[in-house]
Amino acid sequence: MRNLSHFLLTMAALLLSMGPAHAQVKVTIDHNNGSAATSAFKFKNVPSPAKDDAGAKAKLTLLDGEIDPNGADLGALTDGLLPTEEDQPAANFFFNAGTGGGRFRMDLGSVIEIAQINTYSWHPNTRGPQVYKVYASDGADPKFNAEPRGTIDPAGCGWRLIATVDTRPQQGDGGGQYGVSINGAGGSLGKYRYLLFDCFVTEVADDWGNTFYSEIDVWAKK
Ligand SMILES: [Ca+2]
Repeated sequence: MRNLSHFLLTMAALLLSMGPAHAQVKVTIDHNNGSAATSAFKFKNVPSPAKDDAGAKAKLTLLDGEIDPNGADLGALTDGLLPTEEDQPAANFFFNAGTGGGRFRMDLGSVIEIAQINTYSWHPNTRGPQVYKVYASDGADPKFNAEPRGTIDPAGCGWRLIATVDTRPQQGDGGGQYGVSINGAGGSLGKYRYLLFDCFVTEVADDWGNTFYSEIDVWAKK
C-alpha cells in the first residue's frame, strides 16, 4: 500500500506544483525513437551527456526507496558512461521493481551557480519516460534537513522546488530515449550545493514503472 499511496501523493503533488513558481525555469524534453536512439544520446535540442560537468564530482546518497539489485548503483548517474543498448540494466540506475520510486541527493561539494541540469534515460517501453521533481538547496536555511525521507516535503525544510518533469507521452508506452534539460532564466537556476531528485514510477499497471536513468549532468554557470 505504501507504493500506491506514494504514487497518489505524487500525482497530487505534481498537479499542484505546475503553478507559476516555474515561470523562471524552462524544461526542454527530447525523445529519440527507433534508430535515432543510439549510444551517442544525440538529441534535437538537449545537449548530449558529458563526463566533465560539475555532476561528475558529486557525492550521491540514497534518501528513500530501494535500489534494484539488477541495475547499477547511483554512481552510474554521474560516471559519464552510457548504455549502448535500449535495455541494459547494468548501465542504468533504477528503483526496485514493484516499488513506487524514491529519492536521492547529489552533493556538489560546495555552493556553485548552476546553469543547467540534464537528465537522460533509455528503455524500450514504460521504463523510458522520466517523472520526477528536482529540488535544490544551499544548505543555509536554519530549518535545512539534508535528508528528507519518506513523505517529508523538502520545500518545508530548506529546499526549493526547481522543476517538475514528466516526459510521458499522451499515447503509447513511452519507449525510447529521453533527454531533459532544465534551464534558468538568464542562464542560472541559482546558487546551490545540493540537489534532491524525487523520482516516481511512470505507471502502476505492473511492476515495471521505474525509469532506467542513464546519466544526470549538472552544469555550472560559466
Ligand atoms: Ca556526467
